Amino acid sequence: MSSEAVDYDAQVAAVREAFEREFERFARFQGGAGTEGLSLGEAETLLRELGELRTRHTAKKSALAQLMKLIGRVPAEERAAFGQRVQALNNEVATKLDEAQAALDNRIGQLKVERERVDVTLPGRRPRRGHLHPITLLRQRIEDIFVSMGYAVEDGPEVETDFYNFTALNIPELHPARSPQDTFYTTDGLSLRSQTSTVQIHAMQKRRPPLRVVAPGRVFRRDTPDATHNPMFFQVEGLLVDRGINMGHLKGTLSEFVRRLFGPDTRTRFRPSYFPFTEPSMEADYSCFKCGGAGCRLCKGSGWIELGGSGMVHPNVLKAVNIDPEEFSGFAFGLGIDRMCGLMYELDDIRLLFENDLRFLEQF
Ligand code: FA5
Repeated sequence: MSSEAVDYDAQVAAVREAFEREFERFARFQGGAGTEGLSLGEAETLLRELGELRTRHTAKKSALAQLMKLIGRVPAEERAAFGQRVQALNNEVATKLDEAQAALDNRIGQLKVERERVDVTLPGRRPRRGHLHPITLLRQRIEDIFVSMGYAVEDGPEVETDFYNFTALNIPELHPARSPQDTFYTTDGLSLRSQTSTVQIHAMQKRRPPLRVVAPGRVFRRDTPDATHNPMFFQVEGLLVDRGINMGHLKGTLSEFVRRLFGPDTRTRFRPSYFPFTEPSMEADYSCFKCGGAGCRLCKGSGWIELGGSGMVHPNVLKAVNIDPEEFSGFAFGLGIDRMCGLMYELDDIRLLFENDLRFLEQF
């Protein structure tokens, strides 16, 4: 093919024209101007499209790259001039692309800085402060009362062996007293404690008499949830062991406790009951704090509200921890904090206490 047959200039012009046609929409960004009105999203889209345009027009298989390759094959007398023109076009394309890209990069950077700008002179936002849960509030009031009467606050494990939850409390295996306190068992002989009475045993093993402790904590039972039952709830246990302790001490202690919690006019009454770990056993009631004993909706018209179980520590329990029942005697009681809390705040349903509904919890 002779050199006259090929119009090299026309080839360069065609490649330039094709590039410029596509580049036209970016031309306004050359020299850094033209990006003022662009949003961050628009600028980012344009930048991506510009990148695609660059690939189309400068990558290995582009028309421009073909021209570069052609330089070596052009007749010697035309090579220099053709080479210069192709090189010039190559430079021109690169410069235009670089300038538009710089302008867009610049705009994107600016918008990002603006978006992330922090006005340090703005007034701060106050973090929302929480407060204690109503059960915790009541538990602390109960602890305070007993601490002021010389009791220590004792803690005990929530996962227990059969010995602490039942056997040491005078509830042998297969004894029917296990069923109202049925709990959740693991496969390796452990269970979740179904009453805080377990801490009586730990406390006596640890402290030895004379001792006075209260043990508030979480307990678990296989109870179906309803307005007065939860499978997980809180109790507070009380235990006093010393020489010469009798039922008068127990009655006096619980009477003083309800007077301090509900007011000086609160009265108590004791009904015979049964617990395997106390003998004799009693249910303690107190006069309704709402109606003073006249009868109302809260106390279901009776004038009395149940406080919890109590009694004199059974000699078998003392023997289980090697305390001589001939020398020492004691009393114990166990109160349900959730039900007490429900009554004090006149809740229709104690399940509300564990729903974690802020509209409810913020009222305390
Ligand atoms: C006991 O658990 C005995 N350990 C109490 C005791 C201690 C007696 C020391 C003698 C000496 P009882 O099973 O009755 O007793 O439970 C005590 C209190 O726990 C009840 O009065 C009630 O307020 C609360 N309670 C029981 N079951 C539930 C439940 N499912 N949900 C919420 N509260 C409960």
